[in-house]
Amino acid sequence: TIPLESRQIWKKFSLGEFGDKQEFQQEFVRHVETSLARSLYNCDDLAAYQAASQAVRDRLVVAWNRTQQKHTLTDTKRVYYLSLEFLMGRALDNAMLNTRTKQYAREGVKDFGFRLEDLIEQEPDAALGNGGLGRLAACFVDSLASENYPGWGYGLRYEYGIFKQKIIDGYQVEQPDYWLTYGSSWEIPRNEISVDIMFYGYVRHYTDDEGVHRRCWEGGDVVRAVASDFPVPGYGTANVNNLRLWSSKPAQEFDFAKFNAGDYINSVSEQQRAETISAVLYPNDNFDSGKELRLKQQYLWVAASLNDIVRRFKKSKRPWREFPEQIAIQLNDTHPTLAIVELQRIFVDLEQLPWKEAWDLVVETFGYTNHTVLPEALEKWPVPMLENLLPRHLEIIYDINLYFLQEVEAKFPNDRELLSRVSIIEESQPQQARMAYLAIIGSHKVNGVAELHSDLIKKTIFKDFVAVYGGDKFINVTNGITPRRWLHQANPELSDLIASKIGSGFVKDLSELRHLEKFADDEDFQRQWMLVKHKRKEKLAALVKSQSGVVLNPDHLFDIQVKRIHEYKRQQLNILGVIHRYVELKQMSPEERRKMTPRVSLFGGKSAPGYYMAKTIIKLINDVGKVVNNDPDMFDSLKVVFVEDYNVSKAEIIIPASDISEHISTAGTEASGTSNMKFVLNGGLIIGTVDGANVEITREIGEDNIYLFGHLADEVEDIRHKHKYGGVQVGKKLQQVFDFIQSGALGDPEIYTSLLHSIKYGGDYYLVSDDFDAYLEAQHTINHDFKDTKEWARKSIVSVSRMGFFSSDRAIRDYAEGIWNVEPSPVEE
Ligand code: NBG
Repeated sequence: TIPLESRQIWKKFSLGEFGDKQEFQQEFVRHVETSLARSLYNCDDLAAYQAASQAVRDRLVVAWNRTQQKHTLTDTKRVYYLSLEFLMGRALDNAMLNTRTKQYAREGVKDFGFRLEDLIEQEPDAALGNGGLGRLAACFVDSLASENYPGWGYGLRYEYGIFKQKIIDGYQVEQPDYWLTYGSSWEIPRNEISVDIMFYGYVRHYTDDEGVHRRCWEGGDVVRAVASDFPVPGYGTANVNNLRLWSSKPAQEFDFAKFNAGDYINSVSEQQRAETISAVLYPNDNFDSGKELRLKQQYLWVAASLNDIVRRFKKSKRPWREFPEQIAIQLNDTHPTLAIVELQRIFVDLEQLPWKEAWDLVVETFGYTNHTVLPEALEKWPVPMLENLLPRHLEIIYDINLYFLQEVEAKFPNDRELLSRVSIIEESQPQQARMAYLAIIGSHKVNGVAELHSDLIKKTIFKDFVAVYGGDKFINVTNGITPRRWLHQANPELSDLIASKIGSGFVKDLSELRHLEKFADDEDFQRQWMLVKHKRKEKLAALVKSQSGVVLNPDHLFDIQVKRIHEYKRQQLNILGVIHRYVELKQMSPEERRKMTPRVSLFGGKSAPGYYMAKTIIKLINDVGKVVNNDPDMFDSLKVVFVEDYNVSKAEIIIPASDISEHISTAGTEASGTSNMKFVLNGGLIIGTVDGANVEITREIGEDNIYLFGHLADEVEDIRHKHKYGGVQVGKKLQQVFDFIQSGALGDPEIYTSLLHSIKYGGDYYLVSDDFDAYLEAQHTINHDFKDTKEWARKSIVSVSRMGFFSSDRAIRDYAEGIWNVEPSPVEE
């Protein structure tokens, strides 16, 4: 309907891709001069970063619009990925690589005296997540876009991401991470897109014109959710998807009662409090804290997202029954489970659909991904809290539960035990709503994140539900990682070396790495391969030196464990092993010591602020570092480093530098792990337990290429039982380590008492004592193998060549085919 002439003029001035360096420079200068109101004479690295990123962002916005228009026009099925965490990291490098403009930008800024690498470093991480779960969501939005799926992420726009970690006197100290000091170049504020969200209030019963009894939730406090969009560019495609994050703002409605009573200041400050809802990310990984503010975050985000989704659907004028044909919603863990209840409320209370009809649509729409079996991580909300905050939702939960229990009763008559086991409502004091059960009941598919984990949930926490629904509802989708960020961007040296042999197709189709295997025995290639590794170890050494002053030798074996600090991840096993090695080395003559493989043990990761035991582990690592690094006997044998404030950007430096990385959780506790995939993809080998995705990594790369040790998942329960009733046997080697710590050699041993006691007298829940000797044995083999550089290089190359399966592109295709039933919808370039 728009006249051709208008369209032609528009097209003439519409922004295209950068065709060369000059086009980039033109935009760069324009942004410095106008957006930033600066000039060449006061353009520092930060301003240059901002101008560069805004120049790139402008292109993304145009492509973003085109993508959204196309999807609206063709009215294809869309996927919505609901995640309370998106651990995106930095955006500029990724955006330049995905749009293939990095070369122009590099040359472009060089003419003005800037190094592109320095500008990239100016960007603060968007650290809106805790660990693997949040980073998985970030990899998934990259793959959704790269695979041309019409897929949006929905989350919260926290003003404070995961805290910054300082290490002071060996202890973790948390500092707030206000990442928006200079705004974000990547954010498109959508102030016009807002949804009013209610909390508290009451349920009113009424009879409608047709005489039907209805309920309506009203009279509560209103908070406004306002949208911000972050474009997500695909790699090698014109598709740019959307990540929509909500902020809470005061609603327009003003408390006139207070205002008229003369309490102006208080009525404003009460409104202000609305903003606290989305202010800060809860800093717990794999732990449920059950706080009301967290429940408010969840509901605000879920209600705003569903309002948005339903509004978009209504525009298509389709009948409600087509809702699940047009929309798939994936629940990233149970955090967004209220979406199930909210959609049912929209259908029944607002759109007045019959319950059963509405419920079938709801179940067909949702899929639920479980990310943990740890009991302390499974979300439960106290019923009184729900009743107060979301009274209508609680009623709907009761009804969902009632109909479900009737179904169970019909299938298994007279099994009251079963009914109470599967009920959404746990009969505790106070009663609690078990969110995982609600998520299962309200979804058509439930998936775990690695084969072992998906099997385990069927046998343990969700066993009864397998009996009720049959096995088909429960499937596996093994996690993946995006090869763009975790190989191409983080390790351009390796990416280029690989491309020199097999071309660069693997960045898009990671399975092409298989063509690399034929070069595994090529000695020249092996040398080049190890040279890249050496370079990356130098780069990490430089980071460590600048941060802590500790000097690392890149010829030494780099043994790395970076991840959240958690007892189940067993950093304590690692550091106790390090102490054992130190004691052993101390007892040797200098000649003997020289024959041992020299090692660097590097740790990094955050502890939840309230997790005392994890904080003790951090202190122990730092205290060991202090002693070992200052011991002249160790100069050429051992270094122990704790890298402060581990985050996505540091991961990009650390991961390419490992010879060995540690993935040593107690078997059956780590659902998948994803850094294990990143390390192997970058040519590092793994020491690991038979847990999570380690199992599938082993299957793909071969057991000769991984150092597995320790008890198996199906032995763990028995061993715990034995610990409980027969006590814990601390072996000779571990006892030596305990004695050393207790001698005071690391400082006041009191500090570590609780940690050592939890093993020796506290039931050793994580099986440190049981796996200690096997762990040392595996490390011993590694020390031996590392000496044979050629063989090591061969293993490394073979492993990388077999990692194609672990691309998040594959994972996303699995979701698309097995759960969402959506098709790619590419936009023409
Ligand atoms: C984490 C698991 C990891 C897994 C990621 C992503 C939670 C609740 N779970 O093993 O601990 O890799 O999820 O699936 O954070």
